[in-house]
Amino acid sequence: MAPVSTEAMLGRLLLAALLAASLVAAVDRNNFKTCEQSAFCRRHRDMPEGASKYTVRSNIETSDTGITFTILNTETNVELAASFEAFEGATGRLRIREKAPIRARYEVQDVVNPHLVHVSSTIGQQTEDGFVVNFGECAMAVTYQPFRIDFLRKEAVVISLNSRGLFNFEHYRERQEGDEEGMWEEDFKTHKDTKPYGPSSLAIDVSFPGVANVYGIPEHADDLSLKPTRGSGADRQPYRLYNLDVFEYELEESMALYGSRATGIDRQRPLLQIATRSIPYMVGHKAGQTSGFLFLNPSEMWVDVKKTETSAVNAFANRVKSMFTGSSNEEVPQTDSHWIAESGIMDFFVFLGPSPKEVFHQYATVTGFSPLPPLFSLAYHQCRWNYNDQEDVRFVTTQMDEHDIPFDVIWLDIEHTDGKRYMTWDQAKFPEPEAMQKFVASTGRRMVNIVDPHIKRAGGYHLHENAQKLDYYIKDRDNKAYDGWCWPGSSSWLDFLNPEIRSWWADMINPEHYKGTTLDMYFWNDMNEPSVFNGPEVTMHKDAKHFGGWEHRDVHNIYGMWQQASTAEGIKRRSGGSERPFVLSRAFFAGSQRYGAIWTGDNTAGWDHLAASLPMVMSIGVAGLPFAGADMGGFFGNPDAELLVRWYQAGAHQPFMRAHAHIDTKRREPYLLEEAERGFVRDAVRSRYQLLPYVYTEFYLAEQTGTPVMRTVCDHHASTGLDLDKPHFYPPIVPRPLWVDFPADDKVFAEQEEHLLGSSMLIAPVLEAGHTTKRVYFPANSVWYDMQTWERFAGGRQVTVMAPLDKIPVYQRAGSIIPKRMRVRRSSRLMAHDPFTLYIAVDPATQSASGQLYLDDTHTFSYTASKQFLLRNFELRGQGQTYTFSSRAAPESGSFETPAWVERLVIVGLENVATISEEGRNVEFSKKGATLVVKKPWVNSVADDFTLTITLA
Ligand code: NBV
Repeated sequence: MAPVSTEAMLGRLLLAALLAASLVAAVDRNNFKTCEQSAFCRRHRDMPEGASKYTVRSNIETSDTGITFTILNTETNVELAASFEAFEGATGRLRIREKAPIRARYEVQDVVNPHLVHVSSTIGQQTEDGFVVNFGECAMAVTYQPFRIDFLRKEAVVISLNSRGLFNFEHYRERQEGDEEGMWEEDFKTHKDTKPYGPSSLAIDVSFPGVANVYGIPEHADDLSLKPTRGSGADRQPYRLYNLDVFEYELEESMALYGSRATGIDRQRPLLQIATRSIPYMVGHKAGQTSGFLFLNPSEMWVDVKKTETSAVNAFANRVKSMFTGSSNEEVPQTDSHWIAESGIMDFFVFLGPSPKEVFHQYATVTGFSPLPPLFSLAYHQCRWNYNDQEDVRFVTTQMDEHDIPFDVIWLDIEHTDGKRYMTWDQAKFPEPEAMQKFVASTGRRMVNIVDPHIKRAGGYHLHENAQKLDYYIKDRDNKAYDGWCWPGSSSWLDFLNPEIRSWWADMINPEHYKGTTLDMYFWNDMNEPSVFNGPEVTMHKDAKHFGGWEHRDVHNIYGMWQQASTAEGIKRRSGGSERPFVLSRAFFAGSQRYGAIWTGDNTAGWDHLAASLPMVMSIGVAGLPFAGADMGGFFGNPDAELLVRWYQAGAHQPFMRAHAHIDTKRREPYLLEEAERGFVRDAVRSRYQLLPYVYTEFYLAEQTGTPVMRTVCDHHASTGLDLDKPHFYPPIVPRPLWVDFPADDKVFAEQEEHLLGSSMLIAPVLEAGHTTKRVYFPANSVWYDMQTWERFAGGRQVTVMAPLDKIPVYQRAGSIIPKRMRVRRSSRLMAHDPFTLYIAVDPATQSASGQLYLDDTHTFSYTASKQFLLRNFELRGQGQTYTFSSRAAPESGSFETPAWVERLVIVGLENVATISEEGRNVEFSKKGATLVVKKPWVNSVADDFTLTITLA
């Protein structure tokens, strides 16, 4: 083993001591705060319902962009300025700030799309009780006393603010008599938070009338449909949104219930709802109405969830409703949430849908769509902490080839560096890094290096010397460069909040500075919460100072996103803007979807963690981040062969597919498995490679539905040119919850043991040890085909299917066409010219099927810069005994030279076919089980149009 420096050794010891318990068992909860241990959370959570002391002054003003009014704290007489803007797409933004703060408050920069299109918001009814602002078919009703705000769509209350009277805005002030403990300084373990500006926190209750299921606020190792933390017997910690490095995150004991259908089970055990990264966004859903609430604020946040069987605030909701119609209705049940943030302003967005897809679209319109990643990044990634040296990289690559297991990327973790100096190499282990990358590239593959945000404070280290000279480090409370412990020992952190530093960092990615890298090297930003081994809760002190004078407290949850953003920018820049970036980040915030992929962090090799990966990745997807996945095999511990096989089967159907393992685990590259299991893993990986055309197409559509500047208005679908019923409407790729596509089937509202991949596939992986069957629920009003046997399943039923270890229960939706590449090679790059097989699953009710294929050079921006891409529309339509299949260029298609062609059609759901012809010439076909196989239907390029006529006997 290579010698370890004293500093690095100390770092490891310190971390081991801090988190000793966590390495052997579950996370040590004592290292992390409860709400009671956090003064601002305690203050608000203790507030009784109805205690809010605010009223509205009727000084309403209107302008071109919206409406302003004043909210008054009736106890302190402090005034708050409220401003409301309405945007296309049933979207409202309400900002509440101090009118005359003694110190500026942080407002998020560069997350909100600057091109949002305002719609007019007009004052409607105005009475002595309040006023109504109309926008499209939506409205905001403001009630003065007690102060509350209701958002309505078509006269029904969708989201209510302060209906439980918990609104509270702590204005900046001087110290005063009677100030509570923890307002001006606070200790946690050995750490002091000096709080020089005193209390500054914010709280609001947000209710979703009529809604029993809410989702989002990732990331928590928890259920998809968020469990209550208070009320109806629930007594748990609130969900916490504070980016932390939580080793081996904890699941609940009752997670074993993944074995049973996991809905509606009340888990009492108090649990720290620790987030490892944070998106302060919640989605409420019921049949007929989906809505979203975003609290755009990156300070620490806590969120309580309370569910009631009958709406406690009906009377009020009804009063508001009667302001419109004079009538009222009973809404049952209701979900209430209580949001508590430490600093900043109240910047709320409401998305009023009404459908799930519209809410996804509305959220992405505000915070950004996920750009098309390079194709290789959607393939299989082979990672480990660590591949020891360049020989090891070569060995793994050749072993994978020898065992015929495709992969696209091999990763290097922190041990490849010279003493954890990122952007350097350990010369002994990697003397020829460029030659190594060239070898990997010669097999059609790329590499990824880890680049963390902590910089070793060492003389002679280029990043440190430059950062110090340029004054680029975050400062501590005494205005000195913040100095903490991380992997390299004594470290400082670059202040990614500063755009100048982001730009500098982007330049550092260039091989001119990052010696030994080639353009086939991509990057991974870990530890960017940021993780500080000797900091409070293993992160940075809140009184540390950033660019612009902001405290770390104000910006904590957004820090990591800016590292990922500038790394992505660097990848673009080093190619002169031609290459698409790929960066994996551990920390994320609202908007991170614009910069790359994320993974669910340090999970464990256990069945419960495999099961948890589904709701976790789906929750992240609900919060607008489609490119997500979990470490296959589990990071900590050693999976047995069965678990590894099942994990690959699940992972092959999540957007980001990476195998990764802790340094102390046994080697587990798939070729090390016994022959049978190796074959099953190979099959799972191969099935991902076959599906790449479909997955890539879905990502393309995900990006495209967001441009140009997104247009959906609640009632103006026709004018937008977007067909909201189109199966591919955003979000196409998220391993998305079934309720997104089946919003009226309440049996799927809490479903988390299966998911959709795009609209055309239902994935139901086996998640339990020893199981050879799987219960699969097929959503109502749909028909599905097993993608191996082509057995047909009608929707609205739960079926127990056979699922021995070689079986992945995946289903194609009737009515869809899925493009695949069946000739799997060593890497996706080597498959670029291969032909396609189209799987056509006929919908018996409509006698039709449709699908799309997107194709480009896989890695550059030429698809946007010069329209070099193909978008093909496939369509099967039947009338009586005759069906027509057509392959046509989509109207928006560009052009792209490719030798690839369509080598086969596999049709399922058509009986008794007599003839198939193409322009009068008969085309050969054969029956294979339940399918009909048409070979070489069109040997010319996939870019050419063709039509087949199918006649039934
Ligand atoms: O860089 C080492 C690991 C990495 O492998 C893992 O994926 C990250 O989540 N890293 C965390 C730091 C330490 C983990 C114990």
